[in-house]
Amino acid sequence: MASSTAQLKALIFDVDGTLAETERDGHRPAFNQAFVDAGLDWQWSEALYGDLLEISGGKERILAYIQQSQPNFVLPSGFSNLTEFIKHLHATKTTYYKQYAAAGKIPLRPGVKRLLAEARAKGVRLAIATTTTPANVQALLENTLGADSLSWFDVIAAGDMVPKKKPAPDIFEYALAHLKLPPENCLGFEDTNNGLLSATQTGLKTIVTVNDYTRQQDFAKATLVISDFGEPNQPFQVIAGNAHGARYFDIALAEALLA
Ligand code: XBP
Repeated sequence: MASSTAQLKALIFDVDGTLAETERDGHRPAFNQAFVDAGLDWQWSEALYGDLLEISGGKERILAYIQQSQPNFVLPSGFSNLTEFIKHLHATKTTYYKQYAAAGKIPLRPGVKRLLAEARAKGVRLAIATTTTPANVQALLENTLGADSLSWFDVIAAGDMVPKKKPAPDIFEYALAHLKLPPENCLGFEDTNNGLLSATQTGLKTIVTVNDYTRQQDFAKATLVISDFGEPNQPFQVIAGNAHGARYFDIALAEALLA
């Protein structure tokens, strides 16, 4: 009897923590360098940054930090309001992030390049749904996958393109709308509980690859939780869910998970 399994047509990737360890290698150092440039004595330690990651979006994260931890903050001269100052500070941070990417300081996580290549070879479409600034995505992709790699993705949904950031579903809804595909034909990839909530609210089955910032989070809604995508000579660890005997994440496993 023929089974009515959904066909895999697209993979929708988060960026930060999923494609690369950007929070560790890029964002946190870039925030701290921007604070130095602005003459601020703020320094976000790894532990503090882990807490701040609960807030999606760099500008939103700076605002929350000021409200929670800098009660005596005085707006520097030359700025008419806090929003304007945060925008300026965040633009400096983005400049540093791009520099780190260009210097090769933000490598891709295991298996990412292989999985993207296999998807393209097999006609499975690619998309991105991320909270980060579009310029960061561009810098990361161009410097790790080559100048033409932006064109591999049918849609790069990023940053302020939607009003509400993760855990709201808006950014994954935006990506699905541009793919013109129902969630049943796609898989989402995330590394955080906030991202998982965002993706699964759209109906997407979602795979989580954990990292040091996120491995203790609640991933009960995930279809599969693994250490990373793995490589043939560097298998992933299965943390939760059924990996169908696979040792690394490939399109055959993606199809098995969607079925
Ligand atoms: C990542 C974010 C971003 C980055 C910083 O979330 O929340 O804010 O930490 O980037 P996700 P910006 O993994 O869900 O994409 O400073 O450009 O916002």
